[in-house]
Amino acid sequence: PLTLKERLAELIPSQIDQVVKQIRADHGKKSFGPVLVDQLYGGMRGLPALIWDGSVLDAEEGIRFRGKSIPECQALLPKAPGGSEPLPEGLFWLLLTGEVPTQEQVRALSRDWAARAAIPEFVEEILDRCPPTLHPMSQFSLAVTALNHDSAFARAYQEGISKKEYWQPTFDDAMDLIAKLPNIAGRIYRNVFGDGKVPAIDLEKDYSHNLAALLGFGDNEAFVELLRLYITIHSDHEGGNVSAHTGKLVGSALSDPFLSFGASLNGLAGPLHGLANQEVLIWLRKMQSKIGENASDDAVKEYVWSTLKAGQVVPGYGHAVLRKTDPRYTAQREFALKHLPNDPLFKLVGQVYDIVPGILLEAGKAKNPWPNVDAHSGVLLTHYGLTEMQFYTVLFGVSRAFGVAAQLIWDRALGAPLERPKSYSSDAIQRMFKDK
Ligand code: NMX
Ligand code: MLT
Repeated sequence: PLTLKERLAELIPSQIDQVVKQIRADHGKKSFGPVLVDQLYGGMRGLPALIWDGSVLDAEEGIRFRGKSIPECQALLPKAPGGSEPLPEGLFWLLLTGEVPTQEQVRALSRDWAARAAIPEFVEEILDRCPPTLHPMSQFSLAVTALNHDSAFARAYQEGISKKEYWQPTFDDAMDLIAKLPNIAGRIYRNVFGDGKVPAIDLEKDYSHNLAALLGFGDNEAFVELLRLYITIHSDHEGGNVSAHTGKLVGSALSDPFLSFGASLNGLAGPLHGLANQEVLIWLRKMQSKIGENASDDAVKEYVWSTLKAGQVVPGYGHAVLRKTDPRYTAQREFALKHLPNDPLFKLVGQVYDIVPGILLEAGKAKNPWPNVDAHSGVLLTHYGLTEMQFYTVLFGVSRAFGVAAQLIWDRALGAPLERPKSYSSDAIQRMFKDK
């Protein structure tokens, strides 16, 4: 069977000629609608501004990866022997090609990534020298940026590679990037929270199994299954979210995938984006210490109100696009109902789910009162003993590499130009609309 790179090489010419050129010829001068001044001040909500092929987000229904919902991916993508969650290797193949791979193709990808997993000694040293007080996300971003040392794209560019060939070293870098993340994440985890000793990658195991083993949970098959689901659902969320858009933007300057994804991670590390998974656990723990475990609904309500009254957000709730419960939340809730229905923290997460939307609606500000992906992930990790919440966003970052890497490859294949939108000063806007 074809490798992923061979299959891509087949798909790229028709995507350029029959899809992109055709769309631009047929519809290139058509408008998507007006741009409102409010959108310039309002974080560009709803502004159609980017091409992103891996996934599209619907406000009501949630994410679809190449047209497939999360339950469809769970049903269709190859699984590990004896497993029931999709292998993220298959999801990456789907994101890149729009096709569901065979078991054999996924197996080859697991082997390829395991073979590429080692990180340079100097990157290990950078991580070993970080103080344990440096946030794991900052360490993660440092290490990913440093991988640029061996970038195939950066080297090929210096050697004068033709534009038509850009996608090939980008593909190689993207594969290296994804493959090396477990070793980086494992080293950070072990340095900050353990004895600093990182076990070796097993060349015969799948990506999630190796990641779990590097974190010290390789013997727990339920945790490995959780990681397979976790990586799959966190991989991509169309192109406008902060981490995805940042990676695409930086990549548009022909910065290599390591530099581009390092930038993505710095965005993911913000509390309104990926860091919210850490914030949710901190918030739940604070709630427990204040009102006790098994608290009444009234006590939980009061705690939620006190968060709002203190001028803070309820972490894990609300979304810039979604207007219903995030299907990634639902997928995790179903996993919990299957594997840990009686976990006390899971019960608290369920109690919060019953209470917070009503309060956010009553408070009347948030456009979406429903939970997002981050409201649920921490409780699952905690259940299996991964209790260090400062590490949670690193796992989100490992997953998000899949979506960003896939789009970087396509951007270079399609010759995506430098991103450079127009900005205006408030003064210019006032002058523009004077007397209108
Ligand atoms: N708790 C309290 N207030 C909220 C919340 C919330 N969960 N969500 C929105 N609001 C407020 C928001 O701060 C804003 O207030 P103000 O007018 O004073 O600036 C107002 O409601 C309108 O905001 P929206 O238009 O509903 O939300 P926006 O699109 O600006 O922001 C989020 C989206 C996700 C940043 C926002 O809902 C939020 O801060 N949620 C909590 C943090 C979180 O869970 N982030 C993770 C998102 C998913 N991810 O992984 O990235
Ligand atoms: C994401 O997964 O990137 C978040 O849900 C944020 C977003 O889509 O804006």
